[in-house]
Amino acid sequence: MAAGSHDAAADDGFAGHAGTVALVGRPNAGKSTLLNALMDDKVAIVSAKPQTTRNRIIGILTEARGQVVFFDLPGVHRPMHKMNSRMMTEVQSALEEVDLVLHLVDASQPWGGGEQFLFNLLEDVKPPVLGLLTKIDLVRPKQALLPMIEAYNAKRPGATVLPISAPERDGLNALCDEIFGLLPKGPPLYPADVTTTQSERFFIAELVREKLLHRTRNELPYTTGVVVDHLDESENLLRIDAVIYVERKSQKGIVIGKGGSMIKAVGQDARIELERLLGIKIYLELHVKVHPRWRDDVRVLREMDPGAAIIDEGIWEVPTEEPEK
Ligand SMILES: Nc1nc2c(ncn2[C@@H]2O[C@H](COP(=O)(O)OP(=O)(O)OP(=O)(O)O)[C@@H](O)[C@H]2O)c(=O)[nH]1
Ligand SMILES: [Mg+2]
Repeated sequence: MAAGSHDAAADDGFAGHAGTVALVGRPNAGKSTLLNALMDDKVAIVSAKPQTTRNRIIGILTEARGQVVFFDLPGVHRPMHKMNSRMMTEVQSALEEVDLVLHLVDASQPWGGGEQFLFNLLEDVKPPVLGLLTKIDLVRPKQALLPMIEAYNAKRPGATVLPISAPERDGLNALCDEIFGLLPKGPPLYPADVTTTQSERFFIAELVREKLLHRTRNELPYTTGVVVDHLDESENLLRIDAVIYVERKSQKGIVIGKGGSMIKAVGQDARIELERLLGIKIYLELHVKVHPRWRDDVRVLREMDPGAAIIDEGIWEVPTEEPEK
């Protein structure tokens, strides 16, 4: 420490900034895509269907100027199942514990009541909230962004709003500068070589689910869940047994496909990407199980995410009868 310095960082002995940042937004706002772009690595799965992310996904970015621990979160929606209630509990608890919130709003879509709900929710949070207009590559003409920034500021006066496009990396440097600037000074929270805290088992299950979402188009978005039953690593082969849960027999038929074609294609997609990401040869076996209420079955939900908090009640209460839209 420099003698006589009044700089807080020097007093603490840490020049860098470090802290936690929550990515919050409606389903499909582009949170997971942004996380992967910021990390320059695949940490979270992405799909064109809403409610893809179901758990808190952690991405840890370490640079010379400090460390950001990102929490990619489920999109904020009205929960109709225990699983969804649990997803929203994850959002709520993140909002209470992080140092900074990134509020992602899809600039390519009109803002509806769900967006307003989110603005209201963010009114009372303690950490600073940075507004992000996402998917600006889809906005034409570019001048259309100005009224959106104004509309955002009308709802949250004085807020900083940054327009970004994750696939085009547009605005990401400015965003990173802003994030590091807003985080407290302090030591890194994790060793520099750690990029995520999710287990290999969880990541494999997520990747299988991503491939399933991609292949099954609009048929099954909410009704499938994946659990990795067995992982067995020998010298140069990782053997994986995974179970795909569906709610009805007809859905099992869709997942298996004609003559087993769908499950074979999903397995192949997942195997190829896992081999690339994990750098090991993979033997992947997929099974399909029908469980009519798996989204309300605490045992299954625990298998899917053993580290998650217990299901909460409160503002995210699950209606007993109403079917999900
Ligand atoms: N053109 C364009 N598409 C994007 C952008 N960001 C995300 N997308 C697409 O939007 C869809 C949703 O992206 P996700 O990253 O899965 O969205 P999310 O907010 O994590 O969604 P949930 O996990 O369901 O809450 C995917 O099809 C992405 O490819 C963007 O900046 N530009
Ligand atoms: Mg997501």
